Amino acid sequence: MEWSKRFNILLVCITALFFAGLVHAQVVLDFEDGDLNAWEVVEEPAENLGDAGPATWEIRDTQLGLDGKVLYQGSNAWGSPPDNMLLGPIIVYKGEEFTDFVLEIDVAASDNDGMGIVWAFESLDKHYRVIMINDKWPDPDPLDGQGGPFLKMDKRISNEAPWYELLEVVPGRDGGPYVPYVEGARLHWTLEVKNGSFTFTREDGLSISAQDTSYASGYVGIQLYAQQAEFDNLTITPLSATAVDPAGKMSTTWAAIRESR
Ligand SMILES: [Ca+2]
Ligand SMILES: [Ca+2]
Ligand SMILES: [Ca+2]
Repeated sequence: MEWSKRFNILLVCITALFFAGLVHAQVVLDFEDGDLNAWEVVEEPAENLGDAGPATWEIRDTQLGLDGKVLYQGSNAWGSPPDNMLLGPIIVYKGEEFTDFVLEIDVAASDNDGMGIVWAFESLDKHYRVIMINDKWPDPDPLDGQGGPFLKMDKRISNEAPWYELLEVVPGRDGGPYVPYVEGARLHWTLEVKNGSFTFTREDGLSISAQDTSYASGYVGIQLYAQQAEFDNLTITPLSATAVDPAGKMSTTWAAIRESR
């Protein structure tokens, strides 16, 4: 087939995919432009916080070994007031909403407290999260029975107690199996969300999975609890464009076209 015909067929295919709303480009955020305009700081109501901060999200030059400029939160804000559920500073990326995707991010933590990812974020009272903590909080009477250290997945269900419903947990008390993350070092997280199945994996292989279909899509972001941490190289790869192409040919072609831009 001559090139012009191939090109025409390709154009038809790409146009069809655009009209079907199935083509989403990968998002890569390295913070080097110093711009947080696409991000929104989400505040917990003051009555939800034991230390109300305020949260101090900013872009700074890395002090913990990440790459150039990073997203950093420096307050020790935390909640809830009786310390029975991990709550704290949230920031979400408002550039695009995501349904099925793979998210990767580099992280470096100054402290031993809570940090994680939120997704399918529709509002403060409707989202999922994965969160880990090396310290013993919440203590002494966690609402879901899970005191730190742990890695867990939750569903946000309300803006008052109990706030979150437990989906899955990797407990760390009495010898594990939770393993503390390394403070002050470069960490790397991967979260895959596909058809209501969630799998989160750390650079050391520790992982957690859960299923829920209450919230189909929304924004992605970061949540902290009494933690000062840097984030960099946030990469979100939508999965829906490849789902309609079992042979993988269109995604290969699409990648080639993107590369040539
Ligand atoms: Ca950077
Ligand atoms: Ca601590
Ligand atoms: Ca702390």
